[in-house]
Amino acid sequence: MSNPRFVAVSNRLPVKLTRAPDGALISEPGAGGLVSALAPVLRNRGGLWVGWPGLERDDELDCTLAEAGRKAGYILKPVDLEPGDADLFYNGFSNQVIWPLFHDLSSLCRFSPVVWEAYRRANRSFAEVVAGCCSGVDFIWVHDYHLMGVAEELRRLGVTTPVGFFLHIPFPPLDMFLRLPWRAQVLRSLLAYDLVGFQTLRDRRNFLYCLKRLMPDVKTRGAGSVLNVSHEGGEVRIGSFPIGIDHKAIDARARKPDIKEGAERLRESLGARLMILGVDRLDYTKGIPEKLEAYRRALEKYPELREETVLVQIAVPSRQEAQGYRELATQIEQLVCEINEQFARPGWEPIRYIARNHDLVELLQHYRAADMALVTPIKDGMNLVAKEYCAAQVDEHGVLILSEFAGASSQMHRWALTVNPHDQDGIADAIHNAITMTAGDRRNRMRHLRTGVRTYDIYHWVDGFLRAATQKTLTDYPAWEDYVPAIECEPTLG
Ligand code: ADQ
Repeated sequence: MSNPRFVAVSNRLPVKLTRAPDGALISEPGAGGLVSALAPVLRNRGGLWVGWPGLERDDELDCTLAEAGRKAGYILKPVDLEPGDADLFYNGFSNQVIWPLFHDLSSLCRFSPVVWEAYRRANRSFAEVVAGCCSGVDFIWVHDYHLMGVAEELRRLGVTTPVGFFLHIPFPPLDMFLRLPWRAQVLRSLLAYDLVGFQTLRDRRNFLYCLKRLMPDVKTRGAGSVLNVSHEGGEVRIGSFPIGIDHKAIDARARKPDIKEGAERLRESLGARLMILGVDRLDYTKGIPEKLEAYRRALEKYPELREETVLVQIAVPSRQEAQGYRELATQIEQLVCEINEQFARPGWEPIRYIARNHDLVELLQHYRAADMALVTPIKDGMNLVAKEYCAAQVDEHGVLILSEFAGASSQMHRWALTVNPHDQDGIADAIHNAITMTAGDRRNRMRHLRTGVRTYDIYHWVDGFLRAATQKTLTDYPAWEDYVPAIECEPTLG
């Protein structure tokens, strides 16, 4: 493999490492939003990915990663973290402070200086590994909330290579962000990047308000999707880059006979009833209990949906070691039992709940089979499921019901049925609306959604981000509508 010119940095390496019964280390390609998004890009460009492997480093790990990297098509470079720090940094600060706070759930935050210190140490460790392998590299691209401090540490180590940062999750509004005890440090560390990208204009606007309030010396220039911010003699570009998916690959795979046949079998197994689909990581931000309650409401409000619809909810377990996630799993299972007991009739149960990882074939079979997708996160940076569903709807018959608090709604709101995930009646009405809509209206909506997902795909996202990083004069790039709802617009930004 030739010397990489591009370094991607994320909390976890894009591989899942497990031990076989005989103790041997096994690697499989990882799952999740970030991996789905970046793997095709690194494969096409060639490159190096720096991340935490989730295990202590030894010769066997290095060999396994070298082999996994050969298969993946890019080099995998592990970061060593002290065992205690790994927990405090990942479970502690990243997932029990930043994750809930940035999803507007501050009551779930467990603020503590111990986890903040571990976060800083871990970001330093990542920066040291990157600094050790970035000679000849043109660009370093750091991903997500676990690593907001990497550029600041790289600069301390004397690295001058341009560094970009993309936040995959939302950036919270000012009154939420102010609760963070280390708010000034976090903002300052983000200003050490050359380019900071957000999913939506709403997130970028929130960030700019926080800067304005907490760092009054910062000056903002420009208009459009990429702005310039000057601070202490330095200049940072701040943009909104809604992430896309590999539409071409999903569309092509979804057309294959095994997917079509699998989808047909699935529909038969539901007794040819209308299929409502939910696909989510098992996380409290995804709004699964709220969705189940809304479906219960739909069955109460529209009795004709009974025996005629089935909600298939797929949930992939995640962060099982973190507090609260096991309780969430139990809560969901109880709710499913309760609703099924309330409505079941001989030969029909309203909810089919499947809590496990699905491979791409199974996922696509579900996407193709579903008459509608119910994507109702409480808050979400983007939500790739909404886009994957449309890409797999090669027959254009399905309807997307989408939370207005998913970043995806900033692009898809016009052709999806948008809902407030807390509004059970609203979701019940949207389900009913999707079922009673004419076939022509359904096809028209899905066709527009598919055109957007196809045009503004993952390659468009990467190109847009990298062009904004390299062309300092670029202020705009073609975007699928990315809007801040009028109700939220503030009169001036200054
Ligand atoms: P996530 O929070 O992981 O990503 P999302 O965008 O929905 O959320 O991506 C989930 C991915 O996992 C999808 O590609 C989906 O296909 C896959 N998945 C879900 N359930 C599955 C199952 N049961 N089996 C197998 N795969 C499953 C973060 C942010 C998001 C943002 C992405 C990308 O939280 O808001 O969209 O990064 O930027």
